[in-house]
Amino acid sequence: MTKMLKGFPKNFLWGGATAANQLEGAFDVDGKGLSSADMIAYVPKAERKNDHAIEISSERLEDILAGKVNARFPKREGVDFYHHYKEDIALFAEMGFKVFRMSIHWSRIFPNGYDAEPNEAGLQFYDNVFDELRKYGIEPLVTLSHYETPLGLTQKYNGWLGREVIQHYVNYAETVFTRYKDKVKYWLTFNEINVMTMSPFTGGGVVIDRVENKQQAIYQALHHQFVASALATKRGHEIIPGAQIGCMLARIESYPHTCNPEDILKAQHENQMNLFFTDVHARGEYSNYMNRYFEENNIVLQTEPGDAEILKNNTVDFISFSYYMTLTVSAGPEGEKAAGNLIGGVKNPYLQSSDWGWQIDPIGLRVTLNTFYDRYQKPLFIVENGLGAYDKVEEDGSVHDTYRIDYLRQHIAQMKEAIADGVDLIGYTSWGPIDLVSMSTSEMSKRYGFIYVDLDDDGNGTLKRSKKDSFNWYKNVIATNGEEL
Ligand code: BGP
Repeated sequence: MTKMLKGFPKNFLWGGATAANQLEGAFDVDGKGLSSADMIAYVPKAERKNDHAIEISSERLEDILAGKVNARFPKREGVDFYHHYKEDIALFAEMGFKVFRMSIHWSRIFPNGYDAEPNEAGLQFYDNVFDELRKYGIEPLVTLSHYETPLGLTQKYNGWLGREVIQHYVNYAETVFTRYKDKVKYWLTFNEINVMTMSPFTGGGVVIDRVENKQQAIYQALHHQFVASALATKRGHEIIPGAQIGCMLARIESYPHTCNPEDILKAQHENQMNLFFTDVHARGEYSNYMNRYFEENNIVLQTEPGDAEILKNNTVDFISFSYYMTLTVSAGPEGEKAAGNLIGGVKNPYLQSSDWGWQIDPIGLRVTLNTFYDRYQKPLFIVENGLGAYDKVEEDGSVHDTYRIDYLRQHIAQMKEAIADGVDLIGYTSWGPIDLVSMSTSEMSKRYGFIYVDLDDDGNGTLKRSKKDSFNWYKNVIATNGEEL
């Protein structure tokens, strides 16, 4: 007998997710300043030490600023959404998008981060984008900071390490909340806030070789982001009627390699270290298990009176996260060596991997959704998920991306299962509905889109947009509200 599952809610938010720094291009147009993302140069695969060499040393930063680095900066170029947004949004509308996730590039609004007045041309650009989305009834979901700390804040305060940055961020948030209060209801305060622990420059514009105790600096910068996020949530609720403000985590569920209690304990620890971030955002306080970690790593957070109340009184309305993979961990020696997943771990023999070694785990998404919902009982929003793959363009211009369709189909089927489990899932934005520059590799050839963009890793191409096979497939998924996959 076929199972009849409770389906997706009627008003489910289907769509796609992007980030300004990987999409827009026009990095120095109309008064925009530089941001941390603008400093990441392209390193061809053969010369790369690992696939996510996105940290920046003091020396390299100085060299880039002095123009001594002879390299391309693909995130500065993006896929030129800045000049193609009307055409791109029309294609999203054709797919039936209910929601479009994007970020505001902070340095378009405050070029240095600490400027006294916002840049009107930057504000106008996002007005135009939101109006275009509204024209088609597409709800914007806006990330305030998607790895886009203004470089001025790095130069002045070493990024989020400086407590002053809280006020600059809140000022920026207030500026855009006030300006777009009639156009944007859904907001995210920080993209993948936990990435700070892996990549402080990406996550918070922090040049980590300038500090002695790295772990101390990372959690201090994070404390500032937590306080800033809570203050922005507070101001957003005050300024925008009916605002829905969420946090965003790169969720990586850890599985134990075996049923050895040592492995179970290790997996539990890894899960706590990952869920710590949503614990602070959703429960409004630091969880007890972090005390031991702080003690063992000589971490003493500098806080101010009132911080605890700010966190406690301004928790998020919903929890959002990216989901690309799970991690398998072992307490034994094999747990030490990386097996090709993004952040190491033991290879899970039950799973296949993408061309970049990310292990594909649709059932893990159901597990993830249940873990979150059991823990917080808050609405959940999957704001990134997808398959980075090499696409082949046929002679007639078509792209038969059945692998992408298979990936998404399997993940969406598990979302449906989770909804039947009782999880309150409100939306799904797959990553990169239009091809854009990869975050971890700065490649164009790692593609996620339903829409192909003619641009290669060296920056050659016409930027012409065309539909892949997955375009019509996703259009039908949305039209049938997830009934036909
Ligand atoms: C997430 C980021 C995105 C993004 C995506 C895919 O971590 O929030 O910005 O790009 O991962 O990663 P990549 O582009 O490295 O394949």
